[in-house]
Amino acid sequence: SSSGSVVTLLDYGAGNVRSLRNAIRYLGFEIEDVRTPKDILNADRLIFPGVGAFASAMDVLVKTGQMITRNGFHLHAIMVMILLHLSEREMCMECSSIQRRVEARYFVPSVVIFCSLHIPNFKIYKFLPCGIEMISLVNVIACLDVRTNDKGDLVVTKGDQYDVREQTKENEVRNLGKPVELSGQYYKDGADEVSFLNITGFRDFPLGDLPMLQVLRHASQNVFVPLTVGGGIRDFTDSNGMYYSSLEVASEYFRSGADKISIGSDAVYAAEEYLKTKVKTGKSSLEQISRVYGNQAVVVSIDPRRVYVKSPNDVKLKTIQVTKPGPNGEVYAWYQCTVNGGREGRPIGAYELAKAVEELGAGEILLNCIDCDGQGKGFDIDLINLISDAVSVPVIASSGAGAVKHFSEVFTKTNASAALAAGIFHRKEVPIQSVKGHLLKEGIEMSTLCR
Ligand code: 1PR
Repeated sequence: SSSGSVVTLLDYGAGNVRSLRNAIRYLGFEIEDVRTPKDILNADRLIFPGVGAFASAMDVLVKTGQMITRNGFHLHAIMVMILLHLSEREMCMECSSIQRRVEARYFVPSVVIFCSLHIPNFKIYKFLPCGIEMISLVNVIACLDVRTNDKGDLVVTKGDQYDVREQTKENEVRNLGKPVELSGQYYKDGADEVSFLNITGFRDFPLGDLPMLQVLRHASQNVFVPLTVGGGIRDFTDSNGMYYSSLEVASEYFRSGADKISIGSDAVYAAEEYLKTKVKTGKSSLEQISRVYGNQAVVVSIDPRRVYVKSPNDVKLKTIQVTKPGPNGEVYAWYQCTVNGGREGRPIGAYELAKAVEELGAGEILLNCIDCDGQGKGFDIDLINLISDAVSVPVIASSGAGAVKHFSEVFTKTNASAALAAGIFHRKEVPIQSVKGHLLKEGIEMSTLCR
């Protein structure tokens, strides 16, 4: 075609189009933005990105109705959509609603292939007249805990049970590398996603933290897997009395290249309130951000700590029988949620929190475990089973990976959709390629093998 290497992009204001733009450019194409319906008709290659709020994407299509006809023919044989991060449940709901709307007014597709590049666990959906065929694959995620060290540099750090300071006289913040460099390395090594957690975001206003936005901007130019960013996402009033909503904070992260945001402490408060009042106010950061950007763009990060009890009747919260008995031989435990980077325990368990945040709009749960964090002794299988059996959104198992066998263990013994690790990758003990090679050998199907 005369337009050679041009891709026409319909950017209707979805949040995470930056990563798509970067990917298109990386593949050597030029981007032309749609400005008039004519541009759509003349496009040789048209991409209309989907976000979780897929209905609004369809509305754009509906409003510019002629875009689905070209030279008098309906483009109905195959519609390929790149959907950024759609959760499985939402996908199914959206599919049926799209089918109804599409069939009712526009065209009856023989096959629609939803090729989803950016969903938590990569799935290929074939949307056939008889239903949806789904292939589900697990992910390996590299996590970068980021904070400013005592010299003022933004560094990747890593704690032992959340303590990130070296056990030296200086007691300095452990420095394991630079965020942009490491994320690029992990992408090349085959990470299916990269998470940045601004671990001091709870005390500093994150938009004051420009380096973090810069990190996202730079990382998203070279990392073409979903980028999640968390830490400090909540409403905030600065010292001048200026108010920023959590939605504004999240929007700034999305504009800078994040595909998903992750909420920790604020989700705990929202869940506590919801369980107390049984009312969804729609005002929590979790509800607001998921309403605008879709559930698939909102991860809730849980930081629980194991609390052993003699009997399940000792607490009103959900207890389970644990594989590893407590210091006094206790065989029961509950998992207490914490806020502010594990500093404060709250009167709510991980089980109660997970169920509540799912109802409030979380599309995914990042399940840490303070007891296992940085210990290299394996994931907390009891906890991961408790949560992944309780919710229908994807659960990312996190904390404790120390060897490749821990990854196969978590995928064979639990329903986790992804396994996240930090220390073993940063310390170069186990490269991501080895994890993937091992999973392949064990017959566990993954999103990608290598790049
Ligand atoms: O509460 O919304 O500001 O979010 C704060 C975020 O920062 C939360 O996601 C919380 O998990 C994280 N965070 C806060 N303090 C720490 C800390 O370590 N002092 N990091 C922290 C949590 C857990 C994982 C870690 C895995 C795997 N780190 O991110 O990477 O445990 O580690 P491993 O493979 O080395 O065992 P808010």
